[in-house]
Amino acid sequence: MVLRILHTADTHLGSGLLHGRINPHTGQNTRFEDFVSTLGMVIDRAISESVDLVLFGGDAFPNATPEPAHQEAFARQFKRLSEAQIPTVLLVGNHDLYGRAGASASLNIYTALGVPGFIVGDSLTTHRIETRSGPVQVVTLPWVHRSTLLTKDVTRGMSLDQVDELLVQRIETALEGEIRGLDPKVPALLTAHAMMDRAVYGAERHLAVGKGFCLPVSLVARPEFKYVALGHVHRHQILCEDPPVIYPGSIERVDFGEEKEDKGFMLVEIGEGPARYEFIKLPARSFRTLQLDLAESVDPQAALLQAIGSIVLDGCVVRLRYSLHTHQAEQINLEELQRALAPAFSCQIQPQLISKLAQPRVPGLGENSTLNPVEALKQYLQTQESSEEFQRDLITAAQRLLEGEGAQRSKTATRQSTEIEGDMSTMTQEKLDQLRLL
Ligand SMILES: [Mn+2]
Repeated sequence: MVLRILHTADTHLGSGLLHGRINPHTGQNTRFEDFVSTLGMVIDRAISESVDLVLFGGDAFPNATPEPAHQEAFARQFKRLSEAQIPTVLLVGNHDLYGRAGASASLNIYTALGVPGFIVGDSLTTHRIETRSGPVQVVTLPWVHRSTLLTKDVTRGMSLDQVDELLVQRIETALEGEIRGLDPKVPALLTAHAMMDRAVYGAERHLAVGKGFCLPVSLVARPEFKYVALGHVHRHQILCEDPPVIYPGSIERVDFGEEKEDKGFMLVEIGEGPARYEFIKLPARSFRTLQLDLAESVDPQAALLQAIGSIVLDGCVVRLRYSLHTHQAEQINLEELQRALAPAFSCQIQPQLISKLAQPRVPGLGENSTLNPVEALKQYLQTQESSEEFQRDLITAAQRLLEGEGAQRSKTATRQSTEIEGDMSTMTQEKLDQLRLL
């Protein structure tokens, strides 16, 4: 018997909208339409391949209260799996959780509606699923937040490190219980939404700071599982080959942090021997950054136009960044640049004045700044275009880092806060860019 599975994750419907515009024909954001169309291709493939099971590794939307249109688009696509009688496991990711421990998730609507063949993985448990090719056991491990333990007496007075350690132990014990309860005659899979300690990540690394903890790969790479289907990190990667422990990655690029990453999903075959798997690339929309240093340029406008002309822009999300001296600024004709960039799907023009680069980029953020790191971060964010919600999240995360999330200030928290102070005073262009990418 061979069991065929499609594994996808991190659909993030509703993310990255600032790179799109309203489509006058549909009233929807064009980037949202990209995400829906790419998700449609994933579902098409599941149906055309007639897979036995679909595993969705979590993070359906950017948050737990998605816009009705985003919720509807997700439902319309996944409903096709139910109609095709393909059992589907929807795992709950951090972005799907409303509030903290024990709260509901946007995906729970599917449990409430009793959609045939749909299982929502909102707790660590084992589901036995009957597929066309026979039975399979799927252990679901949704996103676990530290707060599940922080409210308990047992963590009173513990440092964040100790809480994390205890959380990993608890998960290990609970997972061990699930593993012992498995039927050895039926193939078993694990699907988990988590940051694994061997993952290489882009933008998520910063999101992770102060927001969660890592699980060791060894905890999930157990011989009892034929395949471990992960979600959370947007960059596709294989953390272990036997058994396969795999992040399929997001289906579309959420921001420029994912510019160089391939996007896709996994097709998996579970038979006698080791699982076979293949990464299927998706034609996700391309992101292109054009970066020019024009300080020495006699004709910066010509240099920019030449650079724009040298790459294929058609249909790409483009970012044009250039540095130049103040006196060169009047040589730049923005309208002409915009015309040259017109074939792009969308574009951002980001000039940087060199005379300013040498100085603190934000008033009061120099090396001798007396601001505390949170105030410094607030000042910095005021100069940014990121959403208020994101800014609030970032400030909360920073405060939690510095204050130690209700527990005593741990060694780690102190070390991290020192790093932040260091970062703030010697903030490089690269770091600023990373912050902007979040
Ligand atoms: Mn996630």
